[in-house]
Amino acid sequence: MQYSKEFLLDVHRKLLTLRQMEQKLLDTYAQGRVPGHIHSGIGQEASFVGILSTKKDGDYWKPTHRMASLPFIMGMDEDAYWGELLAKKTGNSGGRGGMLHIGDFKTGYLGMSATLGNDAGVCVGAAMAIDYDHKDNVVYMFMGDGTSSRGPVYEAINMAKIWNLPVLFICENNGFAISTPVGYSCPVDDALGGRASGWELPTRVVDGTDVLAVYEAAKELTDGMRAGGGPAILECKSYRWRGHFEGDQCPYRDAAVTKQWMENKDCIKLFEAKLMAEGILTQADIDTFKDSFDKQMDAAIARAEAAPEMAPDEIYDYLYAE
Ligand SMILES: Cc1ncc(C[n+]2csc(CCOP(=O)(O)OP(=O)(O)O)c2C)c(N)n1
Ligand SMILES: [Mg+2]
Repeated sequence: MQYSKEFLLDVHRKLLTLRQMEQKLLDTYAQGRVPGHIHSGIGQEASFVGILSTKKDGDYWKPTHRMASLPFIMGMDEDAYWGELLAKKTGNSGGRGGMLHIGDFKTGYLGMSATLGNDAGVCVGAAMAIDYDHKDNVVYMFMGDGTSSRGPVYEAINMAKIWNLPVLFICENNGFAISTPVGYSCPVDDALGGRASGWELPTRVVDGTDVLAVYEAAKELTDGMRAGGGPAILECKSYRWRGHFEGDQCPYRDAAVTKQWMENKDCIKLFEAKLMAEGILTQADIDTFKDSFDKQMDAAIARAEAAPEMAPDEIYDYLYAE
């Protein structure tokens, strides 16, 4: 596939935005400034960016719990984002939801269920709305390898297939569900791609660290869906760099393997090497972006920290429509 310089630089900017945001989250969390907990998706940026680079206006998307910074590349306001993460009234859910509940309807973000996999049905519902309106939009339903073993996911795939609805079921296979390796929880090599084959859906399994390979597979599948081809499956193979949660010491896996993934399969370093070899990106460009992004985020975090918290007597607000 031929790409314009603008497209490649846009993909790079999104990758770097996620990486910088995930790092900023890790640092802020380590300083004890984030209430609750976070699941870092650092190292898995390429699959999210490659897939969501095919998104058009009117499409819906539903992420996993792991890439907390994702709304940020989809156009969410930084004050609403950091306000929510730091449990402030300026947050997009008034600070009530935190990391897992940063739904943002104006960017098509449907929100997510902390009961993993149950939101597959919500994605089918959104696809029904698209179908009802005769639009060529699609729904991106992200899940992890562990989640891909859940029953609601297979019920949703079945409904999407029989009603020919445009849902892209995406498995972000990072090798683990908490401490359980995918080789234990799943009897075939491709967690979703291998098991969903009975539905005869268009299916692609790709290297999730190769952003352009992911983009090309997602483009092929979503083009087919927009033309009325019904649901499809995309599995991206990657590796979870951090523990399941911050503080997880990962005694259940070999640290040398993690190190190898981080050193040899860093999706951003791999993409940057390609762009630099083609002469469209320099180290100075990267450093300038990182520096200005960091300052922008520090200012947003400072504003969120200075923002008011919800008062105890406001706890019942929004429970009922007024
Ligand atoms: C239905 C359900 N079961 C268990 C949990 C607890 N839980 C939270 S994250 C997680 C691991 C999910 O693994 P995976 O789907 O592979 O996603 P990853 O964390 O690797 O991104 C589990 C079991 C949950 N939130 N929902
Ligand atoms: Mg996983």
